[in-house]
Amino acid sequence: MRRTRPRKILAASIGWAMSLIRFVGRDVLKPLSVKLNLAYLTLSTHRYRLVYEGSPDDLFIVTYPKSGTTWLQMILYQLTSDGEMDFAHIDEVSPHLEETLVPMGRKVSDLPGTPRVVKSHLPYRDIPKGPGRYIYGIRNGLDVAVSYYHHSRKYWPQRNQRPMDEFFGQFMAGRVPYGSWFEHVAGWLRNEDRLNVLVVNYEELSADLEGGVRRIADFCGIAIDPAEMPRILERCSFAFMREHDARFSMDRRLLPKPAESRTAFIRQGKVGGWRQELDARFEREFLKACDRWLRDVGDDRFRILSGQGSGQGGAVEPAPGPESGEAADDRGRAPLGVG
Ligand code: PPS
Repeated sequence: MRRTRPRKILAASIGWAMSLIRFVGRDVLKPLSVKLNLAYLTLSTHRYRLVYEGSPDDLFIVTYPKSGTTWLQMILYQLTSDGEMDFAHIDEVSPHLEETLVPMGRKVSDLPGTPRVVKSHLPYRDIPKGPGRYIYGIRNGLDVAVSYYHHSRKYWPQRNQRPMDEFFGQFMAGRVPYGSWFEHVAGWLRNEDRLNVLVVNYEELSADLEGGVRRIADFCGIAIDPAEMPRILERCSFAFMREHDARFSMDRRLLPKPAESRTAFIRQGKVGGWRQELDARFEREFLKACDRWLRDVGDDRFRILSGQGSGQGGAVEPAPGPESGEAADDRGRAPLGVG
């Protein structure tokens, strides 16, 4: 009792502030409506976290954008269904918390299925916390940055001409939606023992998809029928997902349409692909920041995140086979606009 009352009072105060913002935004200060809308959504997310009553059946897939979120969504979909792809978009089967549930006021407990699967890019601080399972996906930050760059060119029309070095500077400074990659990853990895968390890395899935799928299934308490494994692996492959790109990309969901329609959402799927686009200057700056932010996350994870792990250097291994105009502000305060 002593713990819930302050939470309720805080949630009610946030609700009151949200009503005020909505009133001011709609009726008084129309020119500021984009900024107020972002403030409204940020507050809604905080409120959602406060009123969330979790269940052990809830399963969150959480990542910093471009770290393999969609891949994890597909793995969970294949593990929890007949895998027949009977959805127009993958977010129908694992909705994006801050783009659908929060703005529509829907609860995780309203979703069908066991487990109920929700996708989110929220930092540890903001994720609704409960007794459910949390899969946190990580990927080498330089590959994340390059993937994010192509995403931004495709989905943020007003900025799509930004050259790579400008985008990279903003990524390093955390001035992209969802803020600093370094803070996001460090925040989750430092707090993983506080929730029921499984950390999965993109590089591991690339090297051994079957092993990764088994680890995820074990964590979720899902028994895999051996006869189903070939189907799961085939449908979670880069080639299959690329072939069904429209069910994963944001193209159909956005207005206006993406500025760059030739880039597929399931784009390249490579480990170490950053080497084709970033030179030693970028790598030096990135490694310096890794040293500052990620030294305490464990050696193996540090190697993966910094791109110094085995299989990540040298030649690029090919795999077998971005957010609306006002997506989020550049300081990453509002969790919007990233798939
Ligand atoms: S988002 O917008 O944040 O949800 O993007 P996200 O899904 O996290 O990341 C997209 C990148 O994941 C790659 N991807 C895959 N790689 C290998 N195999 C499979 N099956 C696969 N599915 C998605 C996708 O190609 C993006 O990476 P890049 O480097 O841009 O190709």
